[in-house]
Amino acid sequence: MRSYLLLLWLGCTLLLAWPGMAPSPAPARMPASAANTAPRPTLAAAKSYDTPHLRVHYAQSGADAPPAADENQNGVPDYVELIAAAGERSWRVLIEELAWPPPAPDADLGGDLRTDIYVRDLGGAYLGWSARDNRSCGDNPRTPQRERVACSAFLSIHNHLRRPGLDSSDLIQLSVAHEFMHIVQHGIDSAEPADWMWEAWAVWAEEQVFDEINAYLHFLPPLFAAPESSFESYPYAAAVLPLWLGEQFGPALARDVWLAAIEADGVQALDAALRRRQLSLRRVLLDYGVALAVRAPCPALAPYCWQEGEAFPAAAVQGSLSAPARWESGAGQSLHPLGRTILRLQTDAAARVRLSTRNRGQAMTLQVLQLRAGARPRLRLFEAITQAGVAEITLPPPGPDETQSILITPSLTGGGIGFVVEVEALAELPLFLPLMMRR
Ligand SMILES: [Ca+2]
Ligand SMILES: [Ca+2]
Ligand SMILES: [Ca+2]
Ligand SMILES: [Ca+2]
Repeated sequence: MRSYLLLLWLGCTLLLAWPGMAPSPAPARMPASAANTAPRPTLAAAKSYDTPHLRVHYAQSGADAPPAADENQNGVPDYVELIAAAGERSWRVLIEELAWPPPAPDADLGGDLRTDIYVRDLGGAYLGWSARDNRSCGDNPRTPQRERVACSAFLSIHNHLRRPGLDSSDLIQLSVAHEFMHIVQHGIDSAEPADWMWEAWAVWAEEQVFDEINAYLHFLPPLFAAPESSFESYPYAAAVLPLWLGEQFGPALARDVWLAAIEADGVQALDAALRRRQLSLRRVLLDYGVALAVRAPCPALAPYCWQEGEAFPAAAVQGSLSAPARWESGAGQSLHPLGRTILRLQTDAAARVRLSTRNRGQAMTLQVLQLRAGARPRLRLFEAITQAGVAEITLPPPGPDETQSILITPSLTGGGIGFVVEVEALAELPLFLPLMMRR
């Protein structure tokens, strides 16, 4: 069962107002086995409402019944119509415009081949969830590629999505788009083990279908507060990765990562999708890290930008260095292959920055950014990879109004190695060459 925790939408204030809800982390990884499977729900005095691709089931009485309001007096609760419209919009954008595979057919469960949405009382913690059907999985006959664990699945959406301070119809629409993406994912690789890929891409789908709502911004602060940690810690916030990939390389890349997930898992699927475009995973993740530190609003400083980057939080720095300075990572500090350490560099003269790693066999990348924000942004990026455990960059003095950041990124195969960063001021201006400069 893939769920959308209401909890993640709410700040602590709201949590306090809801004594029944205990804080909980993002959903734990559900193995693609029985735990991921559920029978179709039974609803009291069930009725259904059909659209071209979807059938919405709802109860006419009892705890599962949605609000009965029917402003257009067509005999269908407006709540049900809103869910159906959000589902059809998700289908049009994701399947028809962005060419994702259609969901695996469900052998007429729910009455016919349409994808089924059940409006139900999901209790206090969930906006919606998705579960795959308890039947055999295999190839999705609606696609040309040969899936191995494509499964049919169904959505459940809460029957009373009304929360203080949050727009109810926004919540309903986003929940439908989010869970619909999970149904699509079940139809590609229901056994994909990388939980962050399920959730990051489902939040990405919310943005594709309902770009104007922007609720994903609420997920971002924990990731930007700890850029050294892995996506597994913040699977919803990890949507910034597919958003960045889609904006910089085209939305088909975001889809192709999931198509590659048929044969590979997690980061290996990302690697495979990039290779097909002659792109290197290492280079792309280094550029993504620079984008995290810069978070410019596109097209400024592309590719180190997001369309809505202006609304992103600033990435946290772990330390601030002047010259001379020595900064040592915690001995046991774990730097995830998908994370990076960011340090602020505060020098006004030319300087040399040296990175030394304790494990000489693990290559790490040292980057220095000289960034001028504002109306006329400019970025100079310097980069060096460790050889025999050492990388060194010689920097020109920063320009006026420029901030300087040091980024340390581990190799793709290893995190958790300690390192030392040293800064010394240079009396004479050396010859220097940025890796690239963006205006
Ligand atoms: Ca069906
Ligand atoms: Ca197929
Ligand atoms: Ca948006
Ligand atoms: Ca996979």
